[in-house]
Amino acid sequence: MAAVASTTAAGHGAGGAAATLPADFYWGGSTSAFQFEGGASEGGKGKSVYDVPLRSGAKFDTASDFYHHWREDIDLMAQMGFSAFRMSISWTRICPNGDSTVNEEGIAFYRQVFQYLRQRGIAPVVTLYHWDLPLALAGKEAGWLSDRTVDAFLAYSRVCFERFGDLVCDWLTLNEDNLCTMLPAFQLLGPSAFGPNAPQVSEADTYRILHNTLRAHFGAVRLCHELCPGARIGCMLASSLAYPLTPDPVDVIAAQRHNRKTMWDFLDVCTHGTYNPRQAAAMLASGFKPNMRGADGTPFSADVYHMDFISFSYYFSICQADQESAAAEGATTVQTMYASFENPKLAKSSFGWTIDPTGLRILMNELYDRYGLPVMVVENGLGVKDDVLTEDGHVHDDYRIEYLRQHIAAVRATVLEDHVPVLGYLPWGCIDLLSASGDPAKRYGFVYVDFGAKGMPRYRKDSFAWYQHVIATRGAEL
Ligand code: BGP
Repeated sequence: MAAVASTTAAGHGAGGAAATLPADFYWGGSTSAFQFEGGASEGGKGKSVYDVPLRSGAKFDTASDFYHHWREDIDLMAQMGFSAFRMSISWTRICPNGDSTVNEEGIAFYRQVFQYLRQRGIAPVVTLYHWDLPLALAGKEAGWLSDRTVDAFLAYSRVCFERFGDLVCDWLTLNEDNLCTMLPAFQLLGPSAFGPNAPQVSEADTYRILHNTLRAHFGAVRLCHELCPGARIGCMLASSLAYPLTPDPVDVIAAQRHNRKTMWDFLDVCTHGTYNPRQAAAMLASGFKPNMRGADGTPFSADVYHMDFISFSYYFSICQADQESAAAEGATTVQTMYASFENPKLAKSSFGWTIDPTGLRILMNELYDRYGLPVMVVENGLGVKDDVLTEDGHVHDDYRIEYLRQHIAAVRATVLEDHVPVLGYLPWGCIDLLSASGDPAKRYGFVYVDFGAKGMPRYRKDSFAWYQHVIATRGAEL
């Protein structure tokens, strides 16, 4: 169901001051189980790769303690006017050992959360897999290298669709699955893969991992359509939009290569059901020959495995360049999962990430032009270590308001001026949670969680009332 621009009396289209987003646009926020839920040793939950002692000392066992705060947290979301909330199901709360044995306490926990969300007028948008692989399935020769994990994931997905399908209408398959090829060891061991003993993964095995996660994705899409007619399901992309550092065509080629390698190659197979010729050739050259059949034996095809939308995370853009051209420009290298160059035209947050709302608009246009599917922003936001809780319980996060204002304006322009069907805006960590590395100091939320205090009390930041007003005016007043 594509969102269309409102041009009624309530909103006067893109040009008018009162341009509103469509009434069915999802306003809300986003979390994941391992970073937000806690309750790791309660309710019959089994161990995941995040439930082992990590070098970082991260407290994923308690996280933001949503497990005990869910009613209060959902009330806060309802006060802000959320119409959707993205969360993930912890696989090992449903299937503690990663096999098909089901933990009824886990089912009951999520059912009460989904029921309460719906009671408060909030649609759950549910990620099936946000990195918390069952420990029983992890290992240097296992994880997503193994067919066993694909079968186990599909058994778990079936349980989710059968037991929650009456309450959940929007599903995401695997969080940021396109990171597979950049972080293959992570797909075997989870966060322990970042230690000194991280296994080296060959190119052929990297492709096998990617292929297995895609088989899991396709299988879940098919199961969802079979078991939950009327529900929508999509993939989840970690975006990494690259611009050419300069107009020199060699830089344009460098940016094109980056975008292809990190995003389009992945989305091509998700949407067309087949690898593009370039990627197929690279796979064969590595020695890996993909079996183009789903776990149920059905050949991949866009018809059988058709997904309903593309969801994605977007935090910043980057620049790519030919090495000689970058040297001539005196460009500064930025090393993350890949090397890139600083964009001299953009400001950065205090955390060092570029702030580029127009990049969000460019990305959504590009996604729609390429794939013709509605898009959903399921992660965005300003993660910084600047939030200070005052003695009287306030957090003055005007920097976050400014970031979100610019990005929501970009979403609004994308819908109202570019006519791209954007289903919703669900910024990351709407109530403070642990960063992916486990750091509690990097915060994104409208609600401050005092991790160090007894009972982890919640406090509304200044951005809370601001977002509440944005939602109440359907984005017309930022
Ligand atoms: C995405 C992950 C999220 C989240 C986010 C922010 O890649 O899907 O789980 O962590 O990044 O990153 P960080 O937590 O490092 O600030």
